[in-house]
Amino acid sequence: MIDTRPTRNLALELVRVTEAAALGAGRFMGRGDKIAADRAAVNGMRLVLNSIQMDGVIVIGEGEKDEAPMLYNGEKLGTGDPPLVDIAVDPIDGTRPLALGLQNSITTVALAPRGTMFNPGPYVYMKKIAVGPQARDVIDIRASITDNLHAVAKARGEDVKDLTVVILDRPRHEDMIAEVRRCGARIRLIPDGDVAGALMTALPDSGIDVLLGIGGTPEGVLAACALRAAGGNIQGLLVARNDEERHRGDEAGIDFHKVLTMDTLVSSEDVFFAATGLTNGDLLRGVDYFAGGAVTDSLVMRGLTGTVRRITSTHRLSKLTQISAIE
Ligand code: VTB
Ligand code: MG
Ligand code: MG
Repeated sequence: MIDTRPTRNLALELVRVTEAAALGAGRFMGRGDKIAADRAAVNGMRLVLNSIQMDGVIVIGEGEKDEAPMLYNGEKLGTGDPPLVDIAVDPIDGTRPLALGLQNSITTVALAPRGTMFNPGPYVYMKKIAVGPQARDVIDIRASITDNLHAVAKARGEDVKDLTVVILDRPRHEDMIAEVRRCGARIRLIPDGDVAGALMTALPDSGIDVLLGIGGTPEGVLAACALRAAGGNIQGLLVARNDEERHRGDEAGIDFHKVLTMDTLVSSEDVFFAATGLTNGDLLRGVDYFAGGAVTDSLVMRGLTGTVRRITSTHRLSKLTQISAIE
């Protein structure tokens, strides 16, 4: 007989990881010190990740591109007991907005069975297209933006002018933005934070339908974990930063034309994802401190069941000696 009893949902433990990161790093809002903020987030994450019953290894430890204090790739975390898992973290996606007190900074983590997460190596940039459930089967990153937007609109039973596309505000996206404008779709330019941007495509009422553009590869893997649980889709292509990187990639046999599908980015449905807001944003509210405590706002998602939970927590910091030691 098949065992249909509910199984452990690691995402409910992961939310404590992002909450700890947020409680520590949230203190740095607007204080102009990105490195100190990232360090606080990393310390909070590591502390709680190590308390989880799992044998985890960091596959996505953001930090290289942004020169942030990292949870380094290959670092082992957890109690060392089964399950064997890959871990992806972005302790802060949006260190700049956090350091400047601007919107949409989040902390995020994902888990998947060992060996199922894409390891980007040194290739820190990825071209991405992400959409929600209604358009999951119609995107093709090799096709033009125009074709993709028409396909997405059709799948949603809408006109292209009804679509809102979120794009990182970067000079490298000038041509892409011009093409989206020619199509007549609406654009939401964001200064940072394409994990949240990608995830919003799959959340009802977010007002965002498509994410386009070149962002971080680590962020692409995290977004894939979240979109897998939310029923959306993402495709990517690795992008070399310069001729030298392209040349080295060619020599190492990297195919920059190979489409990174959802299955390549995370090949298992058994994924867990959590994110907590650092500053107020479209997806989540930021940390709100009060005398002796703080309130956090988080999203918790599980691939196997597709459950998306929103968790608002009140923390009694005066009782949390370890977390206060992080601050
Ligand atoms: C994006 C964005 C991140 O990196 O992934 C971006 O979502 C891409 O790199 O918040 P550049 O900033 O170099 O364009 C971040 O901005 C930082 O991790
Ligand atoms: Mg970061
Ligand atoms: Mg980031």
